[in-house]
Amino acid sequence: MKKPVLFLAALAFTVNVFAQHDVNMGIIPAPSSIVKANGSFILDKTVVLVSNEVNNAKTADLLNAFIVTKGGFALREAKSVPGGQRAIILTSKGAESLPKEGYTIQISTNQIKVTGSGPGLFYAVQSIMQLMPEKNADKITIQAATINDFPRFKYRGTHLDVARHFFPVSFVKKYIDLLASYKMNNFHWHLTDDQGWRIEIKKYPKLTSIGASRNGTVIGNYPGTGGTDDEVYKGYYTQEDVKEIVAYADTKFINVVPEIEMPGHASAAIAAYPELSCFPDRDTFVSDKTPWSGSRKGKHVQQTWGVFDDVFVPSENTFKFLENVIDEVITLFPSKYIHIGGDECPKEYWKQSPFCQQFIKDNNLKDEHGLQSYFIQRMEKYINGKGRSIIGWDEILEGGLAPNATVMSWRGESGGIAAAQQNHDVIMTPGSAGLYFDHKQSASPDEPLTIGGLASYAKVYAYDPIPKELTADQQKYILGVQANIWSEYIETPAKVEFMLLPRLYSLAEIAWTKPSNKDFKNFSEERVPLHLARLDQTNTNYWVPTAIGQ
Ligand code: TNX
Repeated sequence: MKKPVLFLAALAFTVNVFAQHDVNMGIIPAPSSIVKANGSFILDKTVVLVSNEVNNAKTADLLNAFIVTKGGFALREAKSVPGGQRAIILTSKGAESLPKEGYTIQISTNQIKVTGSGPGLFYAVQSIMQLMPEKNADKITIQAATINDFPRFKYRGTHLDVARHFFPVSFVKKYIDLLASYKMNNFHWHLTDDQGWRIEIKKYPKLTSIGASRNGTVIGNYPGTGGTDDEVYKGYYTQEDVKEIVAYADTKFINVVPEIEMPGHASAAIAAYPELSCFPDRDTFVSDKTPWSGSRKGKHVQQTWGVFDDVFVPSENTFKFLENVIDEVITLFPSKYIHIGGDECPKEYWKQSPFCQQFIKDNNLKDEHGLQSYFIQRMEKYINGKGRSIIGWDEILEGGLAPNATVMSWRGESGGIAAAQQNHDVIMTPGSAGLYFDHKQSASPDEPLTIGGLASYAKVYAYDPIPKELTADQQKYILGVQANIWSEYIETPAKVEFMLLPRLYSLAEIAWTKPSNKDFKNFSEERVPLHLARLDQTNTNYWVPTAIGQ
């Protein structure tokens, strides 16, 4: 994590010069079109900030707050342009004819006129912020130009696993800030897993009093990451915390997609309520199929990584439990989508359980895969009944897709291709294409401990989320693209930042920018260094690009 400090500091001073020469004016993700003109707009304290629609006031304030940090002055805000005065004008008039989430910025010597509405205006302001240098200056020069911009995909997501390691509210907000700066619009919050249940559910207090704590992580199928058997690792979000985060994300036009895992990855819930297991009296087994040693009798939150046999039993009691959990989740999250996991559900306990075998017969299911499909379909019906839609990992294809499900394709692209061919919406997040940001970023021996393979920012950049196999009609089902940050080996906020950046920049560009505007040379040489230099100002950690293993 060594940083070439001098090099970056030098860049910081020349940022404006760089940004002006660059065809993309330093903006990430690259806009749809930029046409430069002669001259520049000088932003100083005589400029007036005009926004005459109520809805735009927040975005105007955001821009002004940013200018305070850059220029040390706030602009006077007004409802119209005082005669002859130089101004930044934010307006939604004319935005109806723009593409969804799109905007235009017209920069001349006497004004910057921004047109957009809601997210569009917000994204325009993100672009304007990127046109400013990161050093304080009482006069900021912005090159004259016309920028027209809109996204390629409507779903632009980044995920964070807070189950394997917990991250505090303050960091989740900082994470959301980073996503918003790069025009991402969905935060997929992985809230439950074998190693922790991280969201307060009032009806089931043991989910957090028991399910949110584990002993140190020391054994398992991968090398451990610290902690001893005597140490307790814990953390969860109260419902107030959740509301605060969802409301915060909303101000940044980010939808929060909660994930409640089922029927697998359920050990933390089972530790809290053993009756949710096929075998409530069986001790928790570790991943190599050996029971806990010594005094560890009964059910436990897992303290190793991996995939575990002890999954939800498909009893009426379990469905009632999950429905009650979903009821509380729905009141907290306005998201159209509720993610219900569906991945990596071993069928071993279902095979061994007489109850499950009888259940399969009674419901005329083919086998355990049929049971997985039944489980997801039944929960989908419940969630659809509440006016929401489900997302599941691509294992939900097993035994037949739930009728309205959106599929997240993580085991390569094949699940996504199959789902699109069945007219189902798809979000592409294939690990093989570099979208697993828990993988390492280069082949250097200095990389910190990670899981999985190599996902360099160049590899992420090269990915096109639309598979060639799809017909033009089927391509419409690709809603967008997402990167995932699983946190088995990510113990601290600083390491999340390190794993996220600069790969977030590549992700943003494949999610937003049209393929014909992509240019890795311009991206990596002109723009990424500028953006990384800015991170030094906000005390944000990142991976320093090297030539190794890209
Ligand atoms: C697979 S991706 C998982 C996660 C792990 C991840 C590690 C997916 C749906 N399941 O449980 O954390 O691999 O890369």
